[in-house]
Amino acid sequence: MERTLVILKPGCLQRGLVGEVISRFEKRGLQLVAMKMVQLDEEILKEHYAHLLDKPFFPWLRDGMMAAPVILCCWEGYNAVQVVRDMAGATRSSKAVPGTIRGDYSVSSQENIVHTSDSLENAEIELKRFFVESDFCNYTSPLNPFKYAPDEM
Ligand code: DAT
Ligand code: MG
Repeated sequence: MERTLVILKPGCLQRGLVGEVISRFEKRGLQLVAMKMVQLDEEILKEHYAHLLDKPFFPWLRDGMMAAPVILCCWEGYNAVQVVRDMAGATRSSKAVPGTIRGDYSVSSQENIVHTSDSLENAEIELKRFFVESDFCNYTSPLNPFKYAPDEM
């Protein structure tokens, strides 16, 4: 089963939306396999947002991501990377469709509540960036037969 990284950004924590956002992933049927609260630093953010280092907004993005702690989560499920990405909605929250996390809780391009991995390859890289192997809890939900067809488990 696929695993993907979600970061509940500082604004999500400060605005008291952590429970709401986690609840959405739970209700969708995804399984939480790792979670921790950390204060990010400049070094890891330069690595995580390497594709944006030369953008004029990078200093604001970096400072915003260090403005309060974040909550790192690993969610597991069938097609989890795409499912979670679609639940987050468009990067520019003002264009995000209502019903998505960004579309329901934000209007900003920068302060957009969650980070989600954008591909299976990047999910693996990002999960290794923020977690060590012992952070992952391997357990099987007894509800899996009620959530999945045999070839989806
Ligand atoms: P996503 O988070 O949807 O994967 P991304 O990887 O292109 O989007 O950008 C990472 C983060 O950078 C994004 O969540 C918020 C910030 N960002 C992106 N484009 C921005 C912009 N035009 N202005 C301000 N912040 C931006
Ligand atoms: Mg991205």
